[in-house]
Amino acid sequence: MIGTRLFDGPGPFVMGIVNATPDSFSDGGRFLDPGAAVDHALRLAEEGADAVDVGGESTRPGAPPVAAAEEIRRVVPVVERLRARGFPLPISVDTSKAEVARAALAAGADLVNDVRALADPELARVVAEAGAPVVLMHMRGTPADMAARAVYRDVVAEVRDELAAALARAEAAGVARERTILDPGLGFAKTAEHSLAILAGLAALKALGRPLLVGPSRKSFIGKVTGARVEARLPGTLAAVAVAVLAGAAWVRVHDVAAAREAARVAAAIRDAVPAAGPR
Ligand code: HH2
Repeated sequence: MIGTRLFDGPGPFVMGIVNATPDSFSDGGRFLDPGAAVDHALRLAEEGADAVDVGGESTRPGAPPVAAAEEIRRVVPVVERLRARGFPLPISVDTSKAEVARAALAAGADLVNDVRALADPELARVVAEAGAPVVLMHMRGTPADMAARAVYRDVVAEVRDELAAALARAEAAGVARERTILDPGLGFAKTAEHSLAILAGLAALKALGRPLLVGPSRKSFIGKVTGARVEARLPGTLAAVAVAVLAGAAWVRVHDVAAAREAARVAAAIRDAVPAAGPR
């Protein structure tokens, strides 16, 4: 079970991504086979991940929806096999579907990562009944239409207010506030400029009083700045990880765990350093 340390501690904690999908934007098809996904999760644990996030549906812009039965077929065997091998880390299931969450939790998953922040009342019920921790991520619309909804006057304030509403909705559905983690959803219903502005203003989201998770890994806002292709965005990802941790993010969600863990630890050491009195 996910420990209180992972909620109350300052972090930084690293969530390693395991995409059991044919079409994820950066690693689609590599871990669709459950054996390959399990091996990848074990590798991420060796690299120092604090949790792994197993997903069976790509949320890249315009991704086609996946039926619940297919998503269960992709995700549940991975969770089952990891638990059968005594996998030591919390396992998160990256889903917006109640049936998938229910099946994954029954198979041994510990928390739910929902890019739609429990917009589906049935999923909220599943999470509340299980007493499972949940990541509430900010998005508008769905991956199919989110790009058209990336219209903000003040992106940081609006994301903060919409996350506050998501938190209130979760609590109304019976999800304990203490079991929530909030995520501004970089790249979801956001242009590159919006994602950069969120990182610049991330500290303002700490006012919501819950741990923050940030997922910059390999995303297009990084490519927009550096021109790097998806597979060459690690340096840009590490810059974003460092900025997020410095601004107070407790969690980062990444593909490249070993490198991100080092970047996050250095950023946290800087965050926590007490400046020595310099020469006058
Ligand atoms: N980003 C992606 C998927 N899930 N969950 C949270 N909480 N935060 C994020 O930023 C986030 C997320 C997209 O990345 P990835 O899983 O690599 O790609 P895909 O959705 O194409 O599988």
